Amino acid sequence: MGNLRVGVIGCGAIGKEHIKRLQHKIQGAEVTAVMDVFEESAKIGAELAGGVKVYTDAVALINDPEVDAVVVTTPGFAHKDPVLAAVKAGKAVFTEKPLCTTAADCREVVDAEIAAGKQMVQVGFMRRYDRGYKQVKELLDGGSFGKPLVVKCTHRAIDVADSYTTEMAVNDTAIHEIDCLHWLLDDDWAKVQVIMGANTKNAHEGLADPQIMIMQSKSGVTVILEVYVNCKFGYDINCEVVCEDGTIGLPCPSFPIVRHDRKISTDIEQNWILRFIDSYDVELQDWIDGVKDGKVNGPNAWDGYMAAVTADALVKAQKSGVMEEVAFGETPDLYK
Ligand code: NAD
Ligand code: ISE
Repeated sequence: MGNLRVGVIGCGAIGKEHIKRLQHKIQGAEVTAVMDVFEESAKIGAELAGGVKVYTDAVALINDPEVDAVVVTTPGFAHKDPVLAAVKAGKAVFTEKPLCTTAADCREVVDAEIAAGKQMVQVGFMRRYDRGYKQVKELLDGGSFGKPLVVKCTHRAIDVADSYTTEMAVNDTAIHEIDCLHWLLDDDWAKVQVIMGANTKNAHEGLADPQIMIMQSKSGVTVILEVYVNCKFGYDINCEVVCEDGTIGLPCPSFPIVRHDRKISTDIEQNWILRFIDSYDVELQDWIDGVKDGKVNGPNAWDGYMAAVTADALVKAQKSGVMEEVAFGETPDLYK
């Protein structure tokens, strides 16, 4: 089979990264068209792919006969329309996370797949492809640490754009832990709470930062997650699973620990592009391989829906301040 011809919708930060990796790193794929609401951005994306077709209309790109499959890298609030249009056109889609920003919107995608009778959507929850998280999962699944009891995480970033809202701390940022820890623990979320306290001077007007998110699974594992997106000192992702007979810490890759000038020190990663660079490569390769086999290998639309149901409960908890229930309903046959 020849290269899968991919159209990319949204040529911003991660869109440009994915265009480059699809064109230059991933086997069996080529970018044939790109789209952005801003023609200038689309032209930059097209240049990165070596000069491919430029669109400013998503449906026109999806219907292009030289586009076999679609990558959606618009902001989260603009995922639903192109994802649904691609599913309805019978084309496989990789969409960046979140699948959509509400559970109701995600459910429309799930229902479109059920109507089509097949899974077509993979969601960009790339932490499932991260070597470190996979190692933690292997140790947990091995059983010698006993059952997991508590997970302590930080999701810290240097800063965020002025358009970033308090709700996005849930559906743009914590959404990674919502999905990844559900996969890591092989457990579903039961209830969630958000605690807001002292706010950093570094946050823009109206943004609650940091936020402490608590998620408890059906089996009672409690996750304590600090989301702090204006921490200034680095992109700092940590995770420690406390089990009955020991703890498992997520390895923090890349930098040597040095002893110099009477100090012990190491570096912290700068941003998600570098921290998860390998995970994005493996993720997109797996997506391409799956599409060629007519399957969704990675996180699917139901995973995206479950994450959004949890995110909706966390957004409710941001306002209520109390524990909120999480309820998913019956898993449709297509995803069992
Ligand atoms: P961005 O703002 O840098 O880029 C978004 C691009 O989409 C812009 O070029 C914008 O002009 C374009 N756009 C906006 N509305 C559009 C529409 N309706 N149709 C077509 N194009 C449109 O954002 P980003 O940081 O690249 O994030 C994009 C998506 O990727 C978000 O969903 C975000 O959560 C996700 N993301 C994921 C990761 C990860 O680690 N997996 C990292 C960064 C971003
Ligand atoms: C960004 O959109 C990402 O997905 C990054 O992985 C995440 O760490 C960051 O918080 C988000 O804003």
